[in-house]
Amino acid sequence: MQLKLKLSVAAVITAVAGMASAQDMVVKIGHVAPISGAQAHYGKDNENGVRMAIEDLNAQGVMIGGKKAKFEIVAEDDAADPKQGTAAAQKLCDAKVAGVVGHLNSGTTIPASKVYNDCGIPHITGAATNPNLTKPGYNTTYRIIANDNALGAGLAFYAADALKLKKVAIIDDRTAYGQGVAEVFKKTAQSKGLQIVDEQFTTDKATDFMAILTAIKAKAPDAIFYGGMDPQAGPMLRQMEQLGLSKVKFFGGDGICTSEIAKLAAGAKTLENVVCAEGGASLAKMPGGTAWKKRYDAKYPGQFQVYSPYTYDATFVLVDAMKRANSIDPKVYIPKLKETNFKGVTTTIQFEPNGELKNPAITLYVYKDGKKSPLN
Ligand code: ABU
Repeated sequence: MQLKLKLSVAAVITAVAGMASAQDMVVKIGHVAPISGAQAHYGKDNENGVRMAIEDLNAQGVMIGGKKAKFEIVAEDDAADPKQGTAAAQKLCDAKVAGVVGHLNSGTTIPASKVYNDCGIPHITGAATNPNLTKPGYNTTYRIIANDNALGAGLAFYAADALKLKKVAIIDDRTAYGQGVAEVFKKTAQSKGLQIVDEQFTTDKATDFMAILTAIKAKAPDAIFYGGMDPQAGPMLRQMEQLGLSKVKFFGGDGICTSEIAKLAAGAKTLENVVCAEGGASLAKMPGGTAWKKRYDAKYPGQFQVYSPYTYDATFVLVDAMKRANSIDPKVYIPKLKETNFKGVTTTIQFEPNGELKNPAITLYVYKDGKKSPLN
């Protein structure tokens, strides 16, 4: 009799446990960035932002369609390579993730955006800034930072109006981002009367810039604008110092505006000549920036670079749309994504019809004693 009772209690417990798990549903969120190679530090920071958001969402206990959502990251590495970027995007489509945060590079995000559009999965980038990303008008593509039209122009205005510079040389790494932001800077600088005294090109794999910097030195510019990322900008600053270009200002977009550039410049005094622009408010001026950064640093000490607050918000924005649609089916929740009005860590996020962030801020930074410091 006692044995019978024990068995039936066990059966009830098993059934209830079974019911509870049937009520849960796994919601897969994709993330893509370079996790290997010279840009891995940016990618790791971005992925950390998504992981932190997923932990917070799971702790909140989000209900969607009457089920408790258990969010899981599906993390892919595209190594900042356009071909690997589209392969990673296809993998996430095949894995039927509910949405994607990424990618990091404009050169990977632009081709990947077509893959996501073809499979009907929305993606939000918190890092890729080339304006061409939103030109096709896919309802699956979103960006939650300012684009290079704002960054390149903001830097050119600062060079002309605040610093009263006259002569600028331009270098870019021939990537979608580097070339694009350099073009915007050049056009705006010229419209402000600055003279472009030289234009040189490199790649996102190069480390020796002595030849192009020597050519630039002969033109005696007040500043160099660099369109590219910190694995090149750091050594470039060191080589500028070696060539005696120690008074020349060094401008660049968000790609050089990292914590890592201070390490890569390896003590070069030219780090103090850097003026870089980021597409958002400074952490201190973001609605939740200071408290969020404290939590991030506790979880991921020494890993903060630039974009993790944006990838954190991007994850929440996807989930916010799913909650409002009461569905994790992209077909059902994409219309709600377009109507986003979400108070994030970085700002209140709303989208233009083409998927660009409404009213994006930009912030200029300099480096003082090796630390990035906002100018505005
Ligand atoms: N926004 C700079 C780094 C990423 C990119 O747009 O390529």
